[in-house]
Amino acid sequence: MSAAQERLELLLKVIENSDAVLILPHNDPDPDAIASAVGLQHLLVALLKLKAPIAYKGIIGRAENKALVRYLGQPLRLLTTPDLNQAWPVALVDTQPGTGNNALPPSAPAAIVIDHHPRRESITPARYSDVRPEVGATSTIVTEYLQAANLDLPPSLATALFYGIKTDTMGLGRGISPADVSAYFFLQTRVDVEALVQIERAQVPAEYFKSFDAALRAARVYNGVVISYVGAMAYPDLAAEMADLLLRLKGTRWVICMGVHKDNLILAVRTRKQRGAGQLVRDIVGSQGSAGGHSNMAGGYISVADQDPEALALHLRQLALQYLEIPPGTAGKLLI
Ligand SMILES: [Mn+2]
Repeated sequence: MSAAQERLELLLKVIENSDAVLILPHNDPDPDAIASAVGLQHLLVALLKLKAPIAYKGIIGRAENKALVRYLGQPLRLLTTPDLNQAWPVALVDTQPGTGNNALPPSAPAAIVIDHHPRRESITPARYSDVRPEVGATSTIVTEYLQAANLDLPPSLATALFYGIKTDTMGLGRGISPADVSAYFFLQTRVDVEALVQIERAQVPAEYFKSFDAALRAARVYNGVVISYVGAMAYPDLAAEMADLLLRLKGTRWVICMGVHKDNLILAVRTRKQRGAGQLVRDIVGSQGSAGGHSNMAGGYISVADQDPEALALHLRQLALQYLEIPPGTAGKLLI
């Protein structure tokens, strides 16, 4: 038996006596979280004939992500309070207990954890855990389970998993392992090309351009570092979308983009360096909020229910400059 088949057996064993499992991706799910959830659902329904609803907390905001779930036939629904009070096994995908970016209470036991973020010590260990920080996308890990089970992949699922790997690794351009390359090419021949083009070129709402304008006007450029505060955002993913854009500025090694959504200041950190994004955001957020991520893309949030978001953003900018050893007062505006 291959390693993947052994893993599949252990995973199935944990829930073989259940008739339903709740699949929970991270909050404000991205394509990798959405695709992993749908992939795990396909696996469990096909092999164990159980119910496996997918519920999420937050917002699917990015136009591409909305197009993806529309294409998949809206397989996710919003999480409700009864969902978490019910005594059914919970499977976390693309997140882990205690990271602050999923709805499972930190002390509650997860039945299954499948993730590729840095490993966290959890208060209550999951019954089955497959956490591989060296892998570029959770979609890669889920694809391995589907292959081990020898299941036919519907083109829509292959497309979602392919897009999950593509976005999390910037088209195999960052943080990848041999497993990602092999899953990517396995899926590529099964992709619904026309649908993928429609998803990637999804039209954006006017709010996108408002945030774009705000991000450019507020951007301060230091030596290799760009920091911007967008202000109020229509949806939380906008901070990350603007950070990705600003990282394209010539000579930029670091981008920190901040904005407010509802009661939270959202931070997105991007770097062209091999590592350090997760560490930077954890350092500046500290115990004020929640932060995490990968070596070159990371994020976090701090509640601004009882503080001025703009003052907090300025304070975080100072902390980031200190952390990166950039002397303050050396900023230039991006736009004049
Ligand atoms: Mn991911």
